[in-house]
Amino acid sequence: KIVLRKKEEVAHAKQLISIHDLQTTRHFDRTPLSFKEFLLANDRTGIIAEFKRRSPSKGLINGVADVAEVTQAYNAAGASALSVLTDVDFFGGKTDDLLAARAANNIPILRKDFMIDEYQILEAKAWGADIILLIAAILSPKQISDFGKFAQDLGLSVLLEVHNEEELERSISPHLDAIGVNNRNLADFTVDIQTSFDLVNKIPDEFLKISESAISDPQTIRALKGAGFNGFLIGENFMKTDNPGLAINEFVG
Ligand code: IGP
Repeated sequence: KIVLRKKEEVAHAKQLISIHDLQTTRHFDRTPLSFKEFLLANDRTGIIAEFKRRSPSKGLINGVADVAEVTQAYNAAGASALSVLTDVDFFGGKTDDLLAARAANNIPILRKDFMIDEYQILEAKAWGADIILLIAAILSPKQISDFGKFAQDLGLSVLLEVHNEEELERSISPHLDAIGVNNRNLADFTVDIQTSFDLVNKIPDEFLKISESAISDPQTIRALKGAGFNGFLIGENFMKTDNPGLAINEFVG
């Protein structure tokens, strides 16, 4: 369902803005920041802090937060990177959110969306993103490898998202920088942190290891770190509070 909707969206976007126009957009020639460098920096927390207004599983999470304000506060609290939803239909995100986060911050930004076409990778670059997400559950091994190479050739870092061992094994490619284990099953929205602990040792050490979703306290971050994770993607537990930029501080240290 999501893939069909994305195909329509991309076809429409291609008619409005040509590849040539994307390549002459302001941020296109900017050198992306290195995800690895920021994730492994000692003065950062490993948290990839997400700006998410709503989700299919939770409905409205935060209808009032200001993207520049919140992402700056995430950054000041020591986030290693930011994640900004650009999907309109399912997550209430928008291109302008990514542009505003870019303008306000100098740490890597993940364009959080369902990537199914090279055109979206060019968009990510044009909008000032540093990292793209490839979701194993909706892409073939060939697409993952091709999109990964396409993104890396543009200087972007690539995060592959998997949910089980089968997805991990079939999707591994040299054209990836980080592998994220999503603790949320995209098919039925159930969450289980154990998914991360079960898969961490199956991820080859040349990749950054990220645990994604349903991380709700600093003890969990410590346990995931102890198990070998370098990064922690957290959205809802910040965004559902009155002050997401303040909430992140309770997860640090
Ligand atoms: C953040 P949470 O439970 O902290 O809000 O999760 C992030 O992992 C989640 O938003 C996410 C996501 C995705 C969203 C993970 N993979 C793919 C959209 C598409």
